[in-house]
Amino acid sequence: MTSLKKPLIAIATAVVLAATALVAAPANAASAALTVNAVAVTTAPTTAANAVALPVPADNSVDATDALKIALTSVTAGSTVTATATDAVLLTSLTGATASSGSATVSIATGTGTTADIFVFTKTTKTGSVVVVADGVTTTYYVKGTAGALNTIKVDAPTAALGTTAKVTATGTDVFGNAVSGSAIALQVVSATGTATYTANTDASGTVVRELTGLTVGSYDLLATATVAIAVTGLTAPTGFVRGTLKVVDLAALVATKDAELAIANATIADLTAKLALAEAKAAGNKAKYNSLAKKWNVKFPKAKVALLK
Ligand SMILES: [Ca+2]
Repeated sequence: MTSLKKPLIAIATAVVLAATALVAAPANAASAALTVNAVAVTTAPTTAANAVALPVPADNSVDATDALKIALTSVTAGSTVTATATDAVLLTSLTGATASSGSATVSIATGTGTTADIFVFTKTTKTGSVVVVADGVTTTYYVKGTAGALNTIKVDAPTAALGTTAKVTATGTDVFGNAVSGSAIALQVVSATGTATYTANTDASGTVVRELTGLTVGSYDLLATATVAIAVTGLTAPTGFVRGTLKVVDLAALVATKDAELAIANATIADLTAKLALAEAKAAGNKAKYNSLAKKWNVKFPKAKVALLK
């Protein structure tokens, strides 16, 4: 009996150990440390509302201050960590990273190690997300870009009808096209008799809207100027001066002109119609005369008959 008992106890112990190993697996699940420039992110950015604010890399260099570092530890050796970004960009290293570096997906094989580092940056003020899958556990992190300095301005004005309010809109964006708020844009409206200058700060949507009333019919030059960022190699050159045109038209006068043109066209059509009717009548008369003569000819010269006109 004793000789049989020992192997049985050994088997039972092995079974328990195996079961323990299986149960213990989740305890080894990867954990993530989130930092920006080595400073821990205190509120877990696992909801859009708690997105980590990151400056856009307007200097064309993605540095530690521009990126969220997701440092995964206790990842199973020999496994692969994947991450997929929407409205954000992923890197596995910041060395030499520029605004055009990175990709929307990364795949990191841990090899014999148990760690994986993912860096997230963004060029947009939209809320972006990064879905990280490690050891079969999916976690989504959110980031949100903060617009860079004013880089580009533009000015637009739809044609205005005389007597209505003309709306001139100047827009300011950063080097990545994000709206820049709180930046001064000066707007000059140049008419034949003078120049009016207005200055205002862009609102949250990056625009300055100037409503103009009492304008007379004509074309107005619009000049928008602003202090913009210094040019950065590799990024869109700054534009701090743009021109536009505002047209004010007298719709009633335009309609009257078009009405007069239409009346002339209608008179021409009536005249041509009358001339056509006359020509048709003339042709009909000529045909009748011809057929009458042809009939007489055919009676007189039956051997040299001619065909009648139909
Ligand atoms: Ca930077």
